[in-house]
Amino acid sequence: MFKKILIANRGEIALRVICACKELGVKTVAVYSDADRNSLHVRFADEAICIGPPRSSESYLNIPAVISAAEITNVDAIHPGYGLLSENANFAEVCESSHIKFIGPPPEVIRLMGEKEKARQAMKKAKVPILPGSDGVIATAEEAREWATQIGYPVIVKASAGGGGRGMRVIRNESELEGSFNSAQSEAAAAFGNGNLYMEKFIERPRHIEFQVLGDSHGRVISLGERECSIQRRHQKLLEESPSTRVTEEMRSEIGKGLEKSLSEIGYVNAGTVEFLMDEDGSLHFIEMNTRIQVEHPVTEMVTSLDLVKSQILLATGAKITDIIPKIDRKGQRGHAIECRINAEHPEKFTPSAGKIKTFHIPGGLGVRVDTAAYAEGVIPPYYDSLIAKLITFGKDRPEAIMRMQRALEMFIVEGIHTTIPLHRRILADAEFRAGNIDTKYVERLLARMQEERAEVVALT
Ligand code: MV4
Repeated sequence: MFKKILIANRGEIALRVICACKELGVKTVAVYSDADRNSLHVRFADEAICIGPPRSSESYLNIPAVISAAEITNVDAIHPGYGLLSENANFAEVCESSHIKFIGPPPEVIRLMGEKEKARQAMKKAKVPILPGSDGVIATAEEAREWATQIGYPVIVKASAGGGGRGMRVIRNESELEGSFNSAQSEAAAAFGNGNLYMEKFIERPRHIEFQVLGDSHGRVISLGERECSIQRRHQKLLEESPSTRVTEEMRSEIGKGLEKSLSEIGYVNAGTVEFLMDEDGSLHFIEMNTRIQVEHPVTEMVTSLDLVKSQILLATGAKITDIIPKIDRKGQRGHAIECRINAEHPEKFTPSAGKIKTFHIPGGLGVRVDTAAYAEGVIPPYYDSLIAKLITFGKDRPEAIMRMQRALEMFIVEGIHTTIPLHRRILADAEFRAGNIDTKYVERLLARMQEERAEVVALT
């Protein structure tokens, strides 16, 4: 086992990694920016080193500063958390060449999955279902026209180096093709220094469903079932749950087996998430893979009773999957879990709301978990993402998890800044959500309905 791990992150995920290290008896080193001097990750780590000014580009993303901190403190390994340097293949390479274990997949696997078109072809080869689309990158608008005719409109072009929605264009007919192709190409070149594009059939109202996997360094990969992540706005997830109300045991097993085979062939090691879109017919199609631990990993932890962050650390030491999960069971998930992301932002305008928290009361009790680094009188700096807490509930079934989430949301008090708590209360009370009728356009529809309701109240008064 490692003696000491540096955590190259901040906020709730840095605390989450510290929790796992404490349980494993591993010492921890926090790194922090000038804006995070009074953060809890600094307080709870065994050692802490300031690595620069508030802006991430000058601190948490500064590879030489992070590596220097690791060398000064003589750590064996670095946990990158999510975001920041977590999917940076160059960083993973620098760690290895400095004889520091990077807690994540090998650099070449990060690089492969970072090229979405290559990841797509790798999955196709391993018989994981993908959407109809181009084979390889498309060089010219003329070539794009031929593919679109073959696939059938509407289609979508995506940046091979993209993800999270940047460098994408929906093309509904041939007249839009040339303009959209060229603008996506220049946007991708400007954003990623790489204008490579590929094309897929466009799904109008997909559900976003992702599978959690773990791989060991002995060639074994296991699937831990799915998370339903359709409740999002502008590519920011708001609420996630496991299992999905639309994934059957048969689909879970079929996709799971496919992923276990394909990812072990690829040499996937450590935790990863495979993203799928579910079409209107209920079929799942691979879209991309994330080579990190995700924000929403707790919902999988609750239904599998596994500690995914501890598993990441164990796998990085060379442990076998069978050491972590002695009795592998294809139906290893039980109950239902929901996560609400509590963001420091206006619940409807989604504008950031940094500042000082005046009151902070966390709910608790049976089936309630809160992952947070926020506290009363603490300051939310404006430089980083707006997540301040994750509220997770668990129940024997979805209705019980929903009921617990409702009472926990009622008992969660944050004063001094705006948060997404009121929006979550609205979602949990919504008949469509309760019926499981959700897709990636759900939040947009809900906000429109809320506007209408308010207009009616104004008309009555
Ligand atoms: C799509 C799609 C429809 N059809 N691909 C958006 C981010 C990127 N990760 C993939 N995305 C999408 N790809 C095809 N072929 C719709 C989206 C999409 C989306 C996907 C998942 C979650 C939220 C989304 C919001 C808008 C669009």
